[in-house]
Amino acid sequence: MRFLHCTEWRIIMGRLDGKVAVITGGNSGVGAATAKLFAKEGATVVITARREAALKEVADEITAAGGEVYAVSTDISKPEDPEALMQKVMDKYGKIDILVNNAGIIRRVPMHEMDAADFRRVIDIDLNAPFIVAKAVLPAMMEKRAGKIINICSMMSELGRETVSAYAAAKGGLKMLTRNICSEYGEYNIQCNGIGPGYIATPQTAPLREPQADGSRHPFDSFICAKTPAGRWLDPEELTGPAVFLASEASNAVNGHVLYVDGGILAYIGKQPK
Ligand code: GCO
Repeated sequence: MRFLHCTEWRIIMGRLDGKVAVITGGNSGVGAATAKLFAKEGATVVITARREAALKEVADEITAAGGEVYAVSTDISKPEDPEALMQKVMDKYGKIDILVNNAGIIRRVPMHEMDAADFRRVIDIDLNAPFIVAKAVLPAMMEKRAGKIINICSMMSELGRETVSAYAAAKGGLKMLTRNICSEYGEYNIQCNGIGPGYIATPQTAPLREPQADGSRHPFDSFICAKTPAGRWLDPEELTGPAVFLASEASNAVNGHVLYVDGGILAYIGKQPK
């Protein structure tokens, strides 16, 4: 490990120096934070999303800070798009070292009112797409006998709650896809791990934090702070240290694991009501 350069953000360590990392959903929240830190750590980052405008903003920020970035607008739920994307990355850089399956959506609807089409759409983006994208990168990683796949799981890989049936089903599935990729490709020196974010202040959770019409806190906001030993929502940046660890050689013997970055939620029975 060595100190490489000092950006206006902070001193970085070059822990991903020379690596090529593909991050799906790199346009906001967890994906954007991960892309920025990976670039600071020396990786060339390929960020994908459907909407070009937001993707460009993140790419410009990375470039302005001296990072190497390639932004590709693509629909990862269609098998032909990830295949074309991986071909572009292989043509441009000749390898893919790291994949972060981060893109995801959520629909918050009571299950008995949810359309089957909406359920399918969530499964498509949150579970089928990670399979499709991982399938597209695996051959290059197998050939090189090295690779890191990080699947962004959730508290809902372990827990349920009202209104998130499709999301919980997908994220529970993604945890098992993580273990299966580990089982099936560990012999190729491919490590597949998950990160299970707790409640993170991102656009996805913004509706759960919005103050009420009378100015009081959203009940879910107070609920989550009481359920989290840390007593607060987490920042997307707080996931990036664990992501760098799972993307770097420091984690070569860690495989099939989901690292929960939840401020302690899964360890905690919750605060006794006053
Ligand atoms: C919800 C939240 C969560 C988070 C996160 C938790 O409605 O409960 O949106 O599902 O998005 O994934 O880990």
